[in-house]
Amino acid sequence: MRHFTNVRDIGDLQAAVAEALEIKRDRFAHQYLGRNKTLMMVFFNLSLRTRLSTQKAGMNLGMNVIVLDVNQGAWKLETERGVVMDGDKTEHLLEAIPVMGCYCDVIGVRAFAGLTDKKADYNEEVIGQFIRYGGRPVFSMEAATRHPLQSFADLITIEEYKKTERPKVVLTWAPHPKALPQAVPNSFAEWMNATDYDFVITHPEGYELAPEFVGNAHIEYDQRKAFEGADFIYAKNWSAYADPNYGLVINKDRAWTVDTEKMALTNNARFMHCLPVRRNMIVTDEVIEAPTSIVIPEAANREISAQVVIKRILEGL
Ligand code: AN0
Ligand code: CP
Repeated sequence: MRHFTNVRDIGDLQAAVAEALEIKRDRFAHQYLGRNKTLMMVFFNLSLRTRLSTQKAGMNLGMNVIVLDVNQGAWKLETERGVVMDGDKTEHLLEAIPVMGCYCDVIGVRAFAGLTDKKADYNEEVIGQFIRYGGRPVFSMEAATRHPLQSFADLITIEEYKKTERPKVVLTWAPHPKALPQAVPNSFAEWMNATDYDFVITHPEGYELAPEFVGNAHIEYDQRKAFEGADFIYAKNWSAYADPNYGLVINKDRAWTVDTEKMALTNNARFMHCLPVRRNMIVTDEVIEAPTSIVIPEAANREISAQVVIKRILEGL
């Protein structure tokens, strides 16, 4: 594998899950692959899970790991070409990226959507520049429109917990006070559409995701109806995609919070969320603390999904 930014880069999903479960049984079996190799993780945004799990995955593979928080300790970076740099930005991404590439063998990048310029976000301009100018394999640690390491961990988790061959998986929008990107739901939909699960998306009117991510998913505007018979409830907030409201919070309706009464409509569904989660906005304390909540094993699988991806990149070096 050269770069990892979306579901297509991983190829056959059954093979990828099988490889993940094998790594889970012995995560130190491939230490020789990363010997004298350096992973650089570049963060334009905050993180807890991605930072820790990806560093751990690199260390499991025997790599040295450098973490750069661009907004803390590095020069302020200009990302747009053609700008007269007479403001507060000291360095351009076009120099910074190839310089970073000089000091490592693999680059992981986290660069969220700005949510003001839909075209720039959906063109994946920041991670795209890392791929073009880094001279190294690049993997996404959540880019503007996708979070594939999360979706891969979600898939592994569903495969571990499913009780039927073709579970009903429901992605539900839930309220949040601040505008969040569409990357997690886009990516989750992209990965679920690549399986043969019964996949349903439910959200209030106005929160439609980009058609290329929705694909053949069934859209149900009635959240309660969507929950009926579900095996997995995957909650997430996102801001509006559709114009003229791109990137805006158009509704914070707490009638959409996932609670025990709605969970009772499901087939004793497992509750999932990528975390961080705002309790009693997205989900009630009762639901996230219930034995059916699998948010912690889901987060634990982030180490495994990252390890499969970095392992495959190292194998291709
Ligand atoms: C981010 C998002 O919604 O994309 C990261 C989730 C993994 N969430 C927040 O910023 C709260
Ligand atoms: N789920 C996830 O990516 O979490 P962080 O934002 O904490 O990395």
